[in-house]
Amino acid sequence: MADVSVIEEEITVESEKDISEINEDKVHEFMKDLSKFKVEKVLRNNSIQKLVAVVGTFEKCDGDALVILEKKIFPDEALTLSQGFFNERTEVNKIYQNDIYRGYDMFPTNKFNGLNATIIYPATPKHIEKYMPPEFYIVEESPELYKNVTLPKLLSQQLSLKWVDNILNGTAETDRVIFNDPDEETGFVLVKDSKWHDGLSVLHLIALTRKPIMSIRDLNKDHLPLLRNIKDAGTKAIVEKYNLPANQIRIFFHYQPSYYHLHVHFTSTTLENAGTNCERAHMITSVINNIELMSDYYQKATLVFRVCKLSMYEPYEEYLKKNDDGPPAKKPRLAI
Ligand code: M7G
Repeated sequence: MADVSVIEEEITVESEKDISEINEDKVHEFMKDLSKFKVEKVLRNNSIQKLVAVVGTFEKCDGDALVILEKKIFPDEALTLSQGFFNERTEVNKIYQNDIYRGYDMFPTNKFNGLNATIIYPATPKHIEKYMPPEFYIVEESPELYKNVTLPKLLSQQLSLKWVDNILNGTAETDRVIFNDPDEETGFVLVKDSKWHDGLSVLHLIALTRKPIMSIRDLNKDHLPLLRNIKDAGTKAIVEKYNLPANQIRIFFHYQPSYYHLHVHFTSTTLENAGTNCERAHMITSVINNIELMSDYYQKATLVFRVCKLSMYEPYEEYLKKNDDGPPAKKPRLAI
C-alpha cells in the first residue's frame, strides 16, 4: 500500500493540463484507494449499458473526479464461460420458481465478477457534462453555422488532445497499438479504443491520423489517399490480427466528434453502442465517395448532428435568430 499521506500533499490539481506535472505513479497509487473517494452526485445510471457514472472528490484533493463503472461483458468461448460461471465456486441463491421458470441470484468468483472502471481526474466541466442525463437537440449545421458558431467554440474550449499526441509519438498505449504507418501525409496509428476491453463481438479500434486535421469538415480531395489508406490498411490489419472478415467491420467517423483530431472508428458490425446512430455516424466509404464526386463537399454540406444539452444547442439558435433577415430558402435551418 502506498503512503497516501505523502501522495495527498502532492496532489493539488486545478486543471486538466496540470496532470502532466504530477508524478503519474503516485496519482495511480492514490486512485487505487477508493475509500478516499466521496461520491457527490450520480450523473448517469444506465440499465441497458449497465453503467454508472459518478462525480466526486478524493480526500484532500482539489477538483472533481469522474468515476465510470461498467459491468464487463460475458466471454464468448464456452470453456471460459464454464471456468468462470458454471463451477462449484459460484454462489447461487434461489429467488422464485413458477412452473418451468426459475429465477436465481448468481455470484461468480471475484475474477469473473469484475467491473471496467475509468477514472478521469481532474475532470473538467466538459467531461462531466458528457455523462449528464441527455436531452437531445438536432442541429442542422450549414457551412455558415460551422464557421460562426462551431469553429469559434471548439477553438476556445475543446477537450485536450494530449492523449492523441501520446499515442502518435509512442509515449502511451504502445501495447494497444496494432498498426502504425509513419507517413506524415497518409499515415495513421490504429489503436484499441479505450472503451474496448476485448471480445470480438464488441471490437472497437480507432485510427488516428498523423496529419493534424480537425474533423470531416476539413476533408477534401487532397485527403483521398489518406482516407483510402486508412480504410484499406486498417481493414487489412484487423483481418490479419483478429481474423474478423472485412465485411463484418464497420468503419466510420463521428460528426460532431468529442475530440477534434481526425480519427476513424473501426468496430465489429455486432457492436451496437458506439455512436452509430444516423445523426452522428458517417461511413468512410460514403465520405470518400462524396469527396470523389465533389472535392469540397464537406465545406459545402449541411451536416446534421444532435447535441445532448440545451447549453450546446443555444449558441446555434441564438446565431440564427440574430441573422434572421435573409430569404427563407437560403437560411440555414435548425430543428428540435
Ligand atoms: P469521438 O468520436 O471523438 O467521440 O471518439 P466519443 O468519445 O463521444 O465517441 C473518440 C474515441 O476515442 C472514443 O471512442 C473514445 O473511447 C476514444 N478515446 C478517448 N480517450 C481519451 C482515449 C484514450 O486515452 N485512449 C484510447 N485508446 N482511446 C481513447
